[in-house]
Amino acid sequence: ARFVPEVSRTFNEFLLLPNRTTADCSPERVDLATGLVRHRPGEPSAIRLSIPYTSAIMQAVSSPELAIALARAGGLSFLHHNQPIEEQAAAVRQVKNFKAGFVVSDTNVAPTDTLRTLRAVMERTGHSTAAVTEDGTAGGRFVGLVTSRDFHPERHNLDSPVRERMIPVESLAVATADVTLSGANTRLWEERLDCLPVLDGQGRLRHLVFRSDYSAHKRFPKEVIDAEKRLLCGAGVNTHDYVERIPALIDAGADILCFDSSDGYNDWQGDALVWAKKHYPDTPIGGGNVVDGEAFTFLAEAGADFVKVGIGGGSICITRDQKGIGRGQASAVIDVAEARDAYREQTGFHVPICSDGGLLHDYHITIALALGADFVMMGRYFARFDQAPGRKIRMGDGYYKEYWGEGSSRARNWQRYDQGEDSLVFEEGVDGFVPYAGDLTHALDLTTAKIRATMASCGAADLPTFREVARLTQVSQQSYEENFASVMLRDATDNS
Ligand code: MZP
Repeated sequence: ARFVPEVSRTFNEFLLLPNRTTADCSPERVDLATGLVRHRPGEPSAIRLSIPYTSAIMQAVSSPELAIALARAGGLSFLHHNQPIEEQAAAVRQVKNFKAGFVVSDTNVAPTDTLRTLRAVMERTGHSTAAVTEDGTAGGRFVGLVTSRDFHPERHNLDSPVRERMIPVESLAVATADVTLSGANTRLWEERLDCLPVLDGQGRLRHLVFRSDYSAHKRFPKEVIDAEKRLLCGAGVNTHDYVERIPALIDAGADILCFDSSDGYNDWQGDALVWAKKHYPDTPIGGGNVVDGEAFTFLAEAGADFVKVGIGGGSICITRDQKGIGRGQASAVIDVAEARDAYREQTGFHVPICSDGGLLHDYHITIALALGADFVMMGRYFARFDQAPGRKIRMGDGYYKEYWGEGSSRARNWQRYDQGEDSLVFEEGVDGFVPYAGDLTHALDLTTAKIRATMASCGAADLPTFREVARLTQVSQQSYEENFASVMLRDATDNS
């Protein structure tokens, strides 16, 4: 046997040291945009996300509802392949056919209230809505609501406070705190929102046109607005039926695919990647999962447009316990990131890596990004929300959502695990519950706010800089315990 010299380490074992924060590096200026697929350094990636989160390729996670909510927030879901091809293709269509629509309005409303308003509108009318903020982030200064063109607040029986905050869509205006931008005044539209309104024959707004490099301006997540544009949607595929599944998903409109396997370092995935790139060169496709540089290079050379990292770290995973295979997630990311950088030096291509699984705290995401991940994939995190497919169940004093692994006998995703054809011989995942966490959008905003704050403390205004300048320290068990409060909490006292 050969021994890898380093101990397997995980996210709990690291903390970030603050760097000098310059005056222009405040949290609201931090840009979390990330390139998702193979590109030349300095050139844009064909697919970019405005927040570096993707949802896991799992039955209990990536439903069309979750995919829509996440894409609207600027992230991406990979719809799971543990279902017949036609059903997965229909799910992709559902996301792609979702229409984020047109301008309504609002003024002087705090972002949180805005989001509440949005939810009220969506719940009661089924209309799609999105907030427009000045910097394009959910925490940014609010300037308007976007909703379907045929949406009429009064007709939909909204509460009067909600109604009062909205200007009927027919007025075709976006009101801001200090100025009203109307379709007639295109100069103001341009100045304030950096976009051009396109009007129909009656002077009604048809859609907003953004410059092609709009996302570089850190404004709206581009997926959300530009009426003719559709939400981004990813889909998982496997090495068993990809010859039929891939064309069906591309036909349904999938923007990006990913081979989903618990261990992707094998001939089957290598061959499948070569086949996919030969037949569908225009559709980006990722591979994985891997835990070391050698395996990364194998998949990158086979044509993977990004590579997923992680074996055994998932919250529902018992692969390490069952098979003794895996690696601490932090060590895996460090090793694979080094191989990615070496591959970039040699070939001139940056192949992004995704840290998949085992992110138990929001700060773990930041650690993963600092260690070198271009973006992350999460299952447990997303399974907690309303939009995830698991049932919401009351237990004791709280609510929980169901969450089960793809290697559990409930999911029976034999295509993901190399245990032979058509069945799972033994389980590699468990079936359980996660604390219910309400609506995705709010929680995502909170998580994102923490990441921005940490990056600002580390003096990094974007992810590539963060990867470059982050300084990490390993923590002992004793110093890890200092992460937590060491007083009796008032809540506990109140309850006693
Ligand atoms: P987590 O975010 O819940 O910690 O982990 C999600 C990741 O765990 C998935 O993206 C996938 O890579 C992995 N996974 C899914 N099912 C299993 C299993 O049943 C698993 N073992 O390990």
